[in-house]
Amino acid sequence: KVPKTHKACVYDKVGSCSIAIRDVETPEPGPGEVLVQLTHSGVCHSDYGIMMNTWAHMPAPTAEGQVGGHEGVGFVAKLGDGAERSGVKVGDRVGIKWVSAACLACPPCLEGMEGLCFNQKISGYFTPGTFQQYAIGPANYVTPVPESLPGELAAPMLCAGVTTYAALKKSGASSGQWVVISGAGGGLGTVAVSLGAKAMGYRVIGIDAPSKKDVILDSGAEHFIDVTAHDDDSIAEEVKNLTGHGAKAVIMCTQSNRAYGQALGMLGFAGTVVCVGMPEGDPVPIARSYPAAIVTKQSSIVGSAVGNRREAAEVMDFATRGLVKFPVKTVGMGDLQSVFESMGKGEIRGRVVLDLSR
Ligand code: 8ID
Ligand code: ZN
Repeated sequence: KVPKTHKACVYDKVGSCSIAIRDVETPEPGPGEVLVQLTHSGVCHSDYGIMMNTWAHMPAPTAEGQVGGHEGVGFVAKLGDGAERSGVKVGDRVGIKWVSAACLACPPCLEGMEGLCFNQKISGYFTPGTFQQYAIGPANYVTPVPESLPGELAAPMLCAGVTTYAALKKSGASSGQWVVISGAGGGLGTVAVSLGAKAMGYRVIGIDAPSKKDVILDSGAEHFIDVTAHDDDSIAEEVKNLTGHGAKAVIMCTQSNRAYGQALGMLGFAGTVVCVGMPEGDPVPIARSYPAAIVTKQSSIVGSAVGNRREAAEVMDFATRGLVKFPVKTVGMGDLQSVFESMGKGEIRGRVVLDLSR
């Protein structure tokens, strides 16, 4: 009963905030692939970056007519040749992530870093994404999604969840230590606050604009810092006042260049800044600090790009056990353009998820 065509949200003018709803042909799964009937897709700021072409490092703007989206959850509707060898059956609940396909054979894949796969396909950037009712994924790389987790909570785990979980693990913080989430009120931010505080046992400080204060505290942060009430030095002082001698880690969940400039100063001794947000526009140095400050505090700066299959499974498990609580707003496909307009103004609180049946 797979239809010949289905509804998709497409970028009809790459470089500007414009979405068209079109009927597109439903594809046939190729060898080793599955066709997934999607029920929900989260909307990530990375989709906005691709649509607006705001990432200076991107090799090429995406194509006109591209279907975006990379937090897709649904049910397997059809198997391509040989797909059953991966153990996937029609009707299984699965998800599609940012890395929608990884080769599992290149050097980073062999080290369990599929986010860095040399041959990766990116959902919603040249590969048709999840802002549509049907999409293709490899049978051996779709993410199993537990039946008991509602779709609007499962979808954000496929990017915001796996990404912030992997980033928190890279921070080297132990439970009971202070972790700052910069950009704490957005999609990645609220998920990171909740995972950090509830699932991983950190003491969390969230930084963002004052309109996000309640969602940050509701997601599990002990303290909120209003970024608009501070300059670059006083915000670091505020973190030191709250923590005693600085944070063990700062997780950058924002695209703000200014926030990146403030992060190192918030660290205590032997702390780590984990870079996750993708700055928009011209790249700027992330250190206002001198090398000597990095030396004498033994600070680390690390990057974190999405996560691997194991981390995806682990974060799904946390969510299924009720340990990831963040604000979710569900809207219809016709609302995507206005969601992106709000996102461009920094107004999103938590994650917005498309209900793909409407
Ligand atoms: O694998 C990765 N590394 C990865 C995966 C997914 C997303 C990276 N990202 C990147 C996105 O491309 C984006 O750059 O993470 C960033 C955050 O994505 P998001 O959470 O989906 O974006 P959002 O919901 O719009 O939230 C951004 C938050 O930043 C705040 C905003 O108020 C908003 O709550 N913010 C801004 I704008 N300026 C700030 C500042 N100076 C700030 N927060 C603190 N200080
Ligand atoms: Zn994303």
